[in-house]
Amino acid sequence: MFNKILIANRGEIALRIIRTCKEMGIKTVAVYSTADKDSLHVRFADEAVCIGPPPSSESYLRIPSIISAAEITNSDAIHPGYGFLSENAKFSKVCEDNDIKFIGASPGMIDAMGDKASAKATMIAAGVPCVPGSAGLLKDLAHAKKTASEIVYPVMMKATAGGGGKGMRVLWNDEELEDAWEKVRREAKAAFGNDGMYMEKFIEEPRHIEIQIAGDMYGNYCHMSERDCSIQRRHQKLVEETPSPFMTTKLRKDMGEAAKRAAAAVNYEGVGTVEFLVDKHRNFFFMEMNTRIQVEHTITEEAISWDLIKEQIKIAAGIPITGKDYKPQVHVMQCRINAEDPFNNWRPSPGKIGDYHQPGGHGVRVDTHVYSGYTIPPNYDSMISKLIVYARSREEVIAKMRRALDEYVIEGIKTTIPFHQRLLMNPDFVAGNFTTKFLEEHDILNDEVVIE
Ligand code: MV4
Repeated sequence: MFNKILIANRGEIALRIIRTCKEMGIKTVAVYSTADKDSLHVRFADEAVCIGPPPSSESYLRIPSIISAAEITNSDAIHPGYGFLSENAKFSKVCEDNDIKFIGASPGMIDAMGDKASAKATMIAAGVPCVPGSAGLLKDLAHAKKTASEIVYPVMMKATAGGGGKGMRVLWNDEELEDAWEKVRREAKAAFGNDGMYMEKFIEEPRHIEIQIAGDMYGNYCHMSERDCSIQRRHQKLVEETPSPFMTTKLRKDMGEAAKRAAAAVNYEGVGTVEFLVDKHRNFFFMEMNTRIQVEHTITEEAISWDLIKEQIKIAAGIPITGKDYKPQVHVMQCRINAEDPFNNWRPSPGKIGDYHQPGGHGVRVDTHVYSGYTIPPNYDSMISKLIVYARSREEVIAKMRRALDEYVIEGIKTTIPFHQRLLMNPDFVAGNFTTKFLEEHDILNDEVVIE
């Protein structure tokens, strides 16, 4: 097992990782920018190294500074958390070259999953259902037109280097395709330095359902069921839950098996997520594979009583997994609390927190790094807390989440709490009747509250 792990991240996830390391008897090193000197991850780690000024590009993204911090503290592994360098093939490679275990995917794996067209080709070969579309990249406009006529409009043009909603366009006819062709490629070139495009049938009103998987060095794979992440705004997830209200026993089995096939096809090592689109007929299609721990890993943890950070560390240390699959034992929901003003176009709302009181009681978990008197710096992600609630039924989870949100006091800044309170009063949401279009179709913030 590792002696000392450096956590190349900040905020709630850095604290989350430190907590598990402590429980495992592993020493911890925090790295921090000058904007984070009063952060809890700095306070609770055994050691802390300042790695630069507030901008991420000069601190949390600066590979040489982080490697140096690992060297001087004699760390034998680095946990990258999510975001920042967690899916950076170069960083994974530099760790490898310096004999520091990167608790995440290998450089080859990150590259293979980062190129979406080739990831899709790999999945098709492995028998994982994918959206019908071009076999590989589009050669030219004529090829794009021919493909569109074969798969039938509406279609989606996607940048192979894109992902997470970046570099894609819905097209409804030849005319739109002709207009978009050069433009979308130029945008992709500017954003990713790669203008490779592929095309697929546009799935209307899908659900976003992802499967948590794990694989070890010995070819064992398991899945840990689904998370429904359909409640998103501009590709930012706001609420996640498990089980999905749309799930059936058969669909879970089929998606779980497909996710394991995806993991096995690339000899996946570690914990990962296979993202699927699910249409109204419960057809499911591979979208992307994430090779990092995700923000929403927490709901799976509560649903199956596993510590996924611990699993990540154990797998990286060469300990085999059982290879058994898991299904949710309770209903779990997570609301992301962001320092944003939902009533003012979701504008970031950094600043000093005044009075702070977090909810507690049975079935309530709060993952956060903030406290009364803490100042949220303007330089990073606006997510400041994850409120996770679990109970025996979805109905009880909703009642408990409403209660927990009512108890949550965060003064001095604006947060997404009022949005969540209104969402939890929406009859369609309460009925489990939602797709990724939900927040576009419902004016949650201005609707009269309709359920008592
Ligand atoms: C799609 C799609 C419809 N049809 N692909 C968005 C993020 C990226 N991972 C893929 N995305 C989509 N791909 C086809 N063929 C709709 C989306 C999509 C979406 C997916 C999941 C969650 C929210 C979304 C919001 C808009 C579009």
